[in-house]
This record gives sequence, structure tokens and C-alpha cells, in this order.
Amino acid sequence: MTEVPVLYSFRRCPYAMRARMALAISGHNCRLREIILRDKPEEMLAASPKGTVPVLVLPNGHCLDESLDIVNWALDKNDPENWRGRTTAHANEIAALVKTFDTGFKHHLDRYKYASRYADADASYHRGEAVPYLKDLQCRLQTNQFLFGPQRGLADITIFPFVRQFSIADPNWFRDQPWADLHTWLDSLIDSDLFRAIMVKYPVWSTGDPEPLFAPFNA
Ligand SMILES: N[C@@H](CCC(=O)N[C@@H](CS)C(=O)NCC(=O)O)C(=O)O
Repeated sequence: MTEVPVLYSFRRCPYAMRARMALAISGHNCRLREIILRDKPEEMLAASPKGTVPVLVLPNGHCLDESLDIVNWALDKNDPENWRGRTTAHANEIAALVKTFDTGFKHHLDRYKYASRYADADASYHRGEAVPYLKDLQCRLQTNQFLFGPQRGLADITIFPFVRQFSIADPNWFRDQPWADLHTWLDSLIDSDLFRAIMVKYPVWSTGDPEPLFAPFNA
């Protein structure tokens, strides 16, 4: 059997979700090692001492430990829906929007959803600070079904797992906001075959355990 990369992943991590979606759509098989954050495998820490998921270890030993690097690696192999190509004209705008969500929005998301983990964090303050980011998406989605056009692309795939997490913190509040297009966008991405396929549960891996083949659309 051909050697394939190993992906360390945590099912509920939004960064790992984007990596799994890109790997799945690219059709590039890997072996999946599901981890839990409070007990990371030594093998993962040896490959990437910073200790975040996702981590992709290639057969040549090279290690990618930033989600966007894994996304780009997968799409370099195969980008069948043209997630990047269609939007070349917007490449800088997309990168800037993704960065805004990975930094500013994520900061407030964590303090809204997990306020008890942060000293003095006021959940409703942080929810309010996150609102402008979501209004920006709602505004973009009034003219297009997806963030940069009529079909899903890199920005949608990399950002929606964080919006999903935000919506789950208080679903009733989220649904009460006048963001109909954002709701439709989020629902369509959550209901997609792609997302369903990458959210299948795998047992937590430890040394010596079988490593399931992660090949959602190649089985
Ligand atoms: N910049 C990194 C961030 C990844 C990240 O922070 N992942 C979280 C899980 S969602 C993590 O592994 N945190 C380490 C921990 O909680 O111990 C990336 O894009 O891959």
C-alpha cells in the first residue's frame, strides 16, 4: 500500500474542520489520528512541539502544523471545486477576511463561548464585540449566496466552522438576529455532504491503535 500522510485531528476543532474539508475535497487520502487536547500523543508533539491541531505529517517526514498550510497543500494537489482559482481576483481580500476571523473574531468567540475559562471575561460584552464581524458577512451574503460568489470557496470553508461555533453558544439568540442570509449560508454549509462526511466520529487514537483511512469521498 502506498504510504499516505498522517493527520492529527480533533473532531470539534474549527481549524481541524477546515483541514479535513480541504483534504476530503482534494481526494487525497490520509490516516486519521483523532486526539483529545488534554492528552496529546507523544508522536504528535514530537512532530510539532507547539501542540495544536491540525497537524499533517507527510510520508517524507515534513510536517504542516498550521491549518491554512494544510488547506493549501491539499488544494495544490487537487482543487476540484476551484475553491481558490475562481477567486484569484479577490485573493488578498479573502486572505484578509480569513485573518480577521482567525484573530479578532476568534478572540471574542472564545471569551463569549468559554467565558469561565478567562478571568474577568464578560460573555455578553464579547458577543457584542463579535457582532460587527457577523454583520460584515451578512452584508456580503446579501448579494451572493457565498462570500465571494455563487459557489462555496476558500473563505466560506475556512470561516464557517467558527460561525457555527458562535451560533451554538446560544442558538436562540443567534437565530433571533436579523441575519437571514447569514443563517441560510451557515445552514447550507452545515447541511452539506462535505461537512457531514468530515464530522464522522473516530475513536481516539493512541500508540499502536489502528489508524482509519480518512478518505470520505474515495471509499
Ligand atoms: N493557528 C493554528 C491554530 C490551531 C489551534 O489553535 N487549534 C486548537 C484546537 S481548536 C488547539 O490545538 N489548541 C491547543 C490546546 O487547546 O491545547 C492553526 O490554524 O492550525
